[in-house]
Amino acid sequence: MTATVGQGTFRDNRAATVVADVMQRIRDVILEHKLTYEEYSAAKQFVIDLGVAGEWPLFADVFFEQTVEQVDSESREGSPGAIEGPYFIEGAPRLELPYVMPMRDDEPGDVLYFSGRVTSPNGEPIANAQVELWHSDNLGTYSNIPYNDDRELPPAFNLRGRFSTDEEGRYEVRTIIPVPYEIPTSGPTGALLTTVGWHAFRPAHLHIITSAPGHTPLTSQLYFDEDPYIDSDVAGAVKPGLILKLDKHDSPEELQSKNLDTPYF
Ligand code: MBD
Ligand code: FE
Repeated sequence: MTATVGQGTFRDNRAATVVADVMQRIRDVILEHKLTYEEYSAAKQFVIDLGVAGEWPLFADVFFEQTVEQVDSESREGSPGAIEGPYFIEGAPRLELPYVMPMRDDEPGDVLYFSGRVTSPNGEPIANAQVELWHSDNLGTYSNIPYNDDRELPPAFNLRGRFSTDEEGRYEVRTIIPVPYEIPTSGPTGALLTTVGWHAFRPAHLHIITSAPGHTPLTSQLYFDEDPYIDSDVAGAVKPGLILKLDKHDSPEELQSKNLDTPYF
């Protein structure tokens, strides 16, 4: 089979097929909506601005990664995955027991004890699996990420950490509960959302990657029920199996003593 694009016919390969299809679908949109020169120029300027602002990773992950993950998840077993997003950074600190995420002395936000268990798809616990966790702070800022506005950045690797599971595949870590995340409104991605009238929020989320030798790593996210954006994530990445129900307590002491009773913490 060959794919036909503008100037001619390309060799039969996957790239040619996909690229030809993308080009043709964009042409179809121009024809269907009878785009004007003015609109074409605005679109061209938009993609230029994306590059200048360094927002291509943000734009791509907000609008397209979920669909790639959906395809990828069709050939995977086990817990649901979710998009990695643009803000994962290699080299987060390895934590020592008891696990506490790197944070400032006065880190704002409610205390969260997050626990779980890493198993293989058939339910066997995986001891010594690696858990990589990262999330935004209470103002919706990720450490190590430059923003196009004048917000103050948290210290390097704030709220980013790596730790291991115990003999039963379990882990527990203390951190703070993130808040819904607003895509920076100061850049072109935010401007696009404003132009089309879509809100720029993702529900509050924890990013997680679990990995262990001999197993396919799992990249996922956890969300919280009662979140106002749980049904309208701008990145479309919420899945029912990833929504946590908080076990709420009034004081950290209460929370801590409850957890100290468990065999692990
Ligand atoms: C995020 O924090 C995120 O997880 C995604 C997918 C896109 C933008 C910001
Ligand atoms: Fe995120």
